[in-house]
Amino acid sequence: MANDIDFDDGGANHQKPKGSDDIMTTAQGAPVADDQNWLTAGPRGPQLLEDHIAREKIFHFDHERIPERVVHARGYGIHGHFELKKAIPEYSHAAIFNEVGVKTPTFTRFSTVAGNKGSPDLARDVRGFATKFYTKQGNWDLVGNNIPVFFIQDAIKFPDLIHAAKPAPDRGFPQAQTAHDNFWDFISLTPESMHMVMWIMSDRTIPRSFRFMEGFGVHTFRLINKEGQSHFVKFHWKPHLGMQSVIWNEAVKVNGADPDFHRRDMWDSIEAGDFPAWDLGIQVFDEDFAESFEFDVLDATKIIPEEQVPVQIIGTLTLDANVDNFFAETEQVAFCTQNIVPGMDFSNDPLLQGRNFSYLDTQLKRLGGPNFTHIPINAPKCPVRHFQQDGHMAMTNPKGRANYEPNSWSGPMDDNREPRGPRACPMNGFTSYEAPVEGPKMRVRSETFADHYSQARQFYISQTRIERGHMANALTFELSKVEHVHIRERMVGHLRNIDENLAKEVADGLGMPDMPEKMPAAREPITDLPPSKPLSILANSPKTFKGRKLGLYIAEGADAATVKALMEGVKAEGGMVEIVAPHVTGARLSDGTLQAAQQKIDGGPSVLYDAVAIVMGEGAGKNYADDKPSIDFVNDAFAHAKFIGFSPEVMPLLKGAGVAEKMDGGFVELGDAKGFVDAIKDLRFWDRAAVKQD
Ligand code: HDE
Repeated sequence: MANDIDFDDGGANHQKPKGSDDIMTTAQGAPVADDQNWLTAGPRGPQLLEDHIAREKIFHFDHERIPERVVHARGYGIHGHFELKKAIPEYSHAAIFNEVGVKTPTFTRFSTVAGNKGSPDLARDVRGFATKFYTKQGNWDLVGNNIPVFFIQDAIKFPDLIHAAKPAPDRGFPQAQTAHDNFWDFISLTPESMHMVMWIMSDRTIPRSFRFMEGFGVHTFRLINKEGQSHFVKFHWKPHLGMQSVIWNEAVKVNGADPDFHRRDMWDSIEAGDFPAWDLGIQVFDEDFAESFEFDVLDATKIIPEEQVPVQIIGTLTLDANVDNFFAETEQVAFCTQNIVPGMDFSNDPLLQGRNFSYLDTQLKRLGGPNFTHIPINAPKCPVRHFQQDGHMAMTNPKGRANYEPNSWSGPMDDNREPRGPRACPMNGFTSYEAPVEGPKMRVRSETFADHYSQARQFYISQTRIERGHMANALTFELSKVEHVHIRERMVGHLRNIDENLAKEVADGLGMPDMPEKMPAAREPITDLPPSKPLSILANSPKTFKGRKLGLYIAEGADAATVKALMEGVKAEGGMVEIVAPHVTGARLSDGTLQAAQQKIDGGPSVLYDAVAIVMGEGAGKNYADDKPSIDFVNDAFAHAKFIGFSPEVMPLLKGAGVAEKMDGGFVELGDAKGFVDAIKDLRFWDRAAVKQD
């Protein structure tokens, strides 16, 4: 009878034998017999409110969401460890900086800043690089970015900056991009942002993956040694795989082809056991250097060039485990700049001090109460003892009677039966560096923060010609999306204070009839700062394919020996190969074997790969000569200056794509694959990229 039919009876859970450990339960632990059919009055009657199982399921679902982070909403977290290679007792007495070889557990979250949780990974944006070190002396959070400077000098401007960058409040767009009026209006009225503007318009904001980015603590912090002496410090992360970025046109297409490109890249490499690593570097300097340096070390819009204060490598961060649960770990992790340990301290950087307030405050709202330190991902891995108590979701509650201090339990007046609870420890506990402080209260910006253009220029002239071209293109693109002409003009007026050639190139790109006036400078820029090589990505290109991915497009009859040689050759270099084929099942090779594929051609466009190779049998080479996805595969690889390996049978396709007459040194005939595997260590064939000469 129809009435007796259970429409969704497939779950094996209904039938599980007693005692099985995968029996479904309610949140209260009671076994559930059926969670697919709501209790009703008769098979077609109304649902009964009585159904506590259904109501509990729906109730919990209704409350699954927590507020997303107000900035850095889209992120990706990975577990790892930090190993100290060089002790620095002369600078800091923190245990983490003194115990060589000890592995401190870590959790790192990479993020974009402006986009919401569901925005694409390859937005042009700063990347967050936040690491929580679970040290023996408590959690230390290094909450940094992949860019060493920031837009603003004082935290009080942060809400304005973020409002301007995020979607406009009336229309609710654009999402995850700065190419709009509000952003450039704010920026062009905020000259202190000009150095950062150079960085965000460079390739640093479209990284190839999180694994190929540097990281920076940005602010000047203090290290404190056993004698109580202070040194200033800036923190750096240097990726073992070197730096690499994509091209803007590629980024736009990656966002369509795989909006999760960065998180998938990280997940895949960790699952493959290819663990990314970064060296932790420090730039240490004293008050004398700070006094003599051209800029104020408390100004977060300035770097200290590595030529002036070299970066000393002291340890290595290795990321080696994906999360078990994205929400529990990546979403609930709470980083905070004020989480430091004995042996460190803050500086008076007005951006840092504002952050110290903001992070704790925002987490109270986001995580729903003050006990978010009890959530496993946030809980220290060392003993935690204090008299803080109660509140929402308190998990780790102290035992005993004493919950205040001073108390005399366990002391002379006590009969010794009550534990007295923890006591502060002046010997080993955190003490603030006794920096002298005086001065009238005032709302001013220090005169020493007034130079806004000199380091912007230094960054620009430190780039290779290709990179400078990318910057001019990026500025032109972004400002072309700005509707108000006066905003465009104001920006070009700023660029004139940085570099006249750059300003001209952008003005031409925008089709401006006349060059706008220079913007007045609060302080005349220093124009002869020397270029600094570490600021460029391409000048430091690592010459290796390690950690990179080859897209190998194969079709029927592809020469089996070539395919095998390519796969082995790339693997030997530490790279990965993803097979793309007309069908996801794969393609039959010349020796009759079926080579499985990971991607069907239109799901595996060449923008997903660092280099491509195409191997087909003669018939297939002709068949796919006018196939649109195959042509796009070739054309994009060509346009993005990628190396293209090919077997001779593929010539009809190269002709069909219109690149046969333009073949250059970036096209490599595969043969035994050795020449190709060697060539792709250069990562891109930049000679192909058309960039204006300066
Ligand atoms: Fe943040 N920032 N920030 N920020 N920031 C947040 O904290 C803030 C700044 C950075 O993966 C928020 O928990 C202010 C600089 C990262 O969970 C919030 C100012 C740098 C992350 C906040 C800054 C950063 C955040 C939002 C100006 C690089 C993501 C959610 C003074 C050194 C951490 C949260 C994660 C997140 C405030 C500027 C890095 C609102 C007020 C400079 C990597 O508290």
